[in-house]
Order: sequence, then C-alpha cells, then structure tokens
Amino acid sequence: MKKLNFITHNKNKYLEAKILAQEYNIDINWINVEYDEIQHYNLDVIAKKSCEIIQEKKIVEGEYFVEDAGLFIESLNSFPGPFSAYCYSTIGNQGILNLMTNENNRKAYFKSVIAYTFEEGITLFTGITNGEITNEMRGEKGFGFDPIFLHLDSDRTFAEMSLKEKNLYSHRQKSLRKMFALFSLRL
Ligand code: ITT
Repeated sequence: MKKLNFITHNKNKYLEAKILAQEYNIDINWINVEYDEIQHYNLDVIAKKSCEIIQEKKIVEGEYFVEDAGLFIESLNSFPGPFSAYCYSTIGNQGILNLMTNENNRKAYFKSVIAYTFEEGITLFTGITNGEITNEMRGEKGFGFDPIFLHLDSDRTFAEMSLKEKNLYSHRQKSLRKMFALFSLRL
C-alpha cells in the first residue's frame, strides 16, 4: 500500500484524508511537526511556501503534503479567507454570526489547497465547495466553521454530517481526490 505523508497540526484534517485515502488503497501517515506558516492573502502561496520552509529546514525527509483551507464569505468581502485560523481562534463561530446579523446574503465557500512536494518540485491541488452561513450553529461533529456552514444539496451543516458524509461534499475531499487520482496512476 502506498503511504503519503500529511504534515498538519489538525487531527480532523488528517482523519478526513485517512478515511478517503482508503478508497484509493493509499495510507496517510500523520506528521505533526512545528513549522512557520506565512500570512498571505492567497492560499496557494501559503501552502507552497509552507512546503518550501519544511524543505529548506529539512523538517521532514522525502515526499509530503500540506493543506491550507479557508472560509470565504461573500458579504464580508471574502473574510476570513486565508485568516480563517486566526478568526476562528479569536471571534469564533459566534463572532462570524454576529458580524452577519440582519445580512440576507449568506453565500460562502470553503477552499482547500494541497501542496505536494515531489523531488522535482511542488504541485498544487485545489477544491472549492459552495454553501451558505447559517443563522445559528448547528451540529456537534466536525471542527472549525463546520457548525455554521450549510451545504445546500443536503440542507445540513458539515457539523451535522458524519466524517464519511462530509467527505462526499467537502472542499478538502475535492483537492484530496485530485491528488489521490494522480498517485493511483503512479503506483
Ligand atoms: P494546519 O496545521 O494544517 O495548517 P489548521 O487547523 O491551522 O491546520 P488551516 O490553516 O488549513 O488549518 O485552516 C484554517 C482554519 O479554517 C482552521 O483552523 C479551521 O478553523 C477552519 N477550517 C479549515 N478547514 C475546515 C473545515 O473543513 N471545516 C471547518 N472549518 C475549517
């Protein structure tokens, strides 16, 4: 079975990847190490730079990937976007809901960017899922902004879905599937 190294501090992201990888007969090896993540308005740049920093400082040998994700809310001019981690740890879900009181435009999307480091260079895989911000938090599963992100096709928030269900719709499964498809060809 092919093994891919996923560098992340976030156990939930690792679990989402691990369960999905089974469909491709791929195993995910979780590596939870410290590295400096830059601030930038573009997720692609952040993900690529993270790979380069890990490479330069020789934090991990061989091939690996990182993933950067963010929630982009239309009526807030795409906030929090690349600043999602900071936003979540400061104002959190209730803070977002407060910012959107009386706002009719609830459109939002999640974006996921994977940066994979091969010997030859870095390749990016992207996934986007559209939805809406709810009026209140719903559901106890998942992590981060899952309780306020409504997936329109299912009429449920990501926090009301099991891990397997979220993997049918999420931004992350889209970027992961692109990467796994490539590796299935390479096996
Ligand atoms: P890394 O170590 O992989 O960077 P992280 O938790 O900092 O882990 P990101 O920078 O990719 O992850 O994500 C920024 C924040 O966006 C994250 O802390 C969550 O609050 C939120 N987020 C990302 N993906 C999410 C998802 O699938 N569902 C809900 N919230 C998510």
